[in-house]
Amino acid sequence: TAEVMSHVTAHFGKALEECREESGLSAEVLEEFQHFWREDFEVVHRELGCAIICMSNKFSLLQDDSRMHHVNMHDYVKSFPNGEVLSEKLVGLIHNCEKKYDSMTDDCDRVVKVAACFKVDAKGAGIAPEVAMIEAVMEKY
Ligand code: BOM
Repeated sequence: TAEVMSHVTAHFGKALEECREESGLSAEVLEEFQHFWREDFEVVHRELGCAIICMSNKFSLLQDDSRMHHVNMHDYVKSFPNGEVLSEKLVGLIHNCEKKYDSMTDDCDRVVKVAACFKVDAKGAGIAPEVAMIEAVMEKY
């Protein structure tokens, strides 16, 4: 659900500042991670892909090939309140997007395509959070 997704985004987003330097993602492109879900934010910058890889690695959510680690992602999402209602859906949506871009060899370029696909499909599935929902739970993490 969107409510659970707001918790996951709030927690995941806390890793952004640790990853800014190495990813090269400027505040002009993305100031706060929760803006990822804004209607007018375009998920297109290679540096965002690099940042998502770096952030995911802080929580061991990727395999060595920078594809999702299914078990760890499942466990990560389940660790949030009501997480078990979202985890399978989220893993399924991300994996479906990974399959579409599997031939891309640059990890940062590929992951930003996967993230853009995930944003579209999460909206379609009704699990995309409103930015206000994320802001309401930020202080918990
Ligand atoms: O193949 C690479 C897999 C990368 C998975 C991350 C895609 C989604 C990142 C953008 C949105 C994040 C919101 C919440 C955290 C989900 C882990």
